[in-house]
Amino acid sequence: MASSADPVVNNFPSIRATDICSIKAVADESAKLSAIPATYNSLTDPRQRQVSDELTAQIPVIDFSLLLSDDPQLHAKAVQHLAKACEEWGFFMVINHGIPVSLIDDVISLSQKFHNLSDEDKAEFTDKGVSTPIRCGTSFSPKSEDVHYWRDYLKVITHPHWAFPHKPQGFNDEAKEYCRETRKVARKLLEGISESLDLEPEAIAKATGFDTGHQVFIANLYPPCPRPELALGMPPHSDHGFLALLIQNDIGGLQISHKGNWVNVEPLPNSILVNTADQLEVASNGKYRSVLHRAVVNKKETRISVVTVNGPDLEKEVRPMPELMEREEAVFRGMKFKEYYELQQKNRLDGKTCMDHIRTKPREQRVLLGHLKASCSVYGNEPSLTVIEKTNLNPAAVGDIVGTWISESW
Ligand SMILES: O=C(O)CCC(=O)C(=O)O
Repeated sequence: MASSADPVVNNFPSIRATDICSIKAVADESAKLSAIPATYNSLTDPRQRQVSDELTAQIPVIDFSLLLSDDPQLHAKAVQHLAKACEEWGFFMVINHGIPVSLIDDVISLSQKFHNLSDEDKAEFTDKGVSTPIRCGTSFSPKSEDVHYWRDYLKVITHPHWAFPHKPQGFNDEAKEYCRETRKVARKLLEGISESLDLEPEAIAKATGFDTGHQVFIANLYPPCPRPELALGMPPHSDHGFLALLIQNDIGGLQISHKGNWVNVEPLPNSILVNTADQLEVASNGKYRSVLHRAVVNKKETRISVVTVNGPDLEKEVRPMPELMEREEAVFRGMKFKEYYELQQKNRLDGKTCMDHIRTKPREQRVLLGHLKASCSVYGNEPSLTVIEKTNLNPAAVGDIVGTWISESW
């Protein structure tokens, strides 16, 4: 295990993400070195590197064309699959989504071209704060982090108002088309998810103002890293919003957390990777938990991922759907989405801690966490069922804590 005392880490001059424009430039310059700055050493515990490869093949696949089917039986089956995927994984690959492969390829290659522009050319887009529509930067939130991440980003708020970099040529037009298409896919998935909760298909979209909702386009670049076993591209986190749709170049790196294990995602050809996000967890009252995920890096190749995060209207307060409250107790309080989004973006990315601001039972959960830690003396132990049964907490909320705690401990 390498620590900050490791000479391979320490012989690199200390670098803070606040002082650089991009980690790509650092990686380009240091390509022949075998070190990383100690400030990027985030995988300090070897257990954090363990991955359960046998689970990769079990990641659910959703055939989007069946969800759109006029045949009620096929549609119902697709809704059932969606429910299972959301409940058990919070993650699925969507096939037959109808977005042209050429558009996907163009968006990925133009995203890479954007990151390849010189620092001077990108200077006008430098991140000036969460409310700025176009933000370009490195790591996640450099000012609030102790440890940084091997990643450069471009983040653009693309809905309800369109804004986009005017370079490289063609990026604006292709991204506009792609964002429109992904919003359509996200809307249909949300309708299916609504149905799967025994709600009207339009219920969640209407209650949360999806049609005037917030969409963010994120183009991530992860340059080759000389010590991929020490650095992360992105730390474990969940996303704001309802559904995040991800495409990538041919280089893997996304890992999702499933029952306390890290699982490598290997996308089916032409699929879109979808993860459920925090406001879906809130609207479903904890039934569909937002999935913890992270990005790992590699030694040889540059990875590009493009994410669109599709969420509610910024001005809407998001709370558990009222129809569900007729039969359940609320596990989240309402919060204006704008407030949540700003909280998540301004702070250090730290698992699902942002959701603690809206849980209705933070105190009981902290007590429960104490019990769980005590009952799991060996890594990987299932938490004691007795402990869970003795508490009156919503099982989804319990699962969330367990999942977060186990993946953090690993
Ligand atoms: O690049 C990836 O695989 C993950 C990206 C991600 O989680 C994000 O942009 O929020």
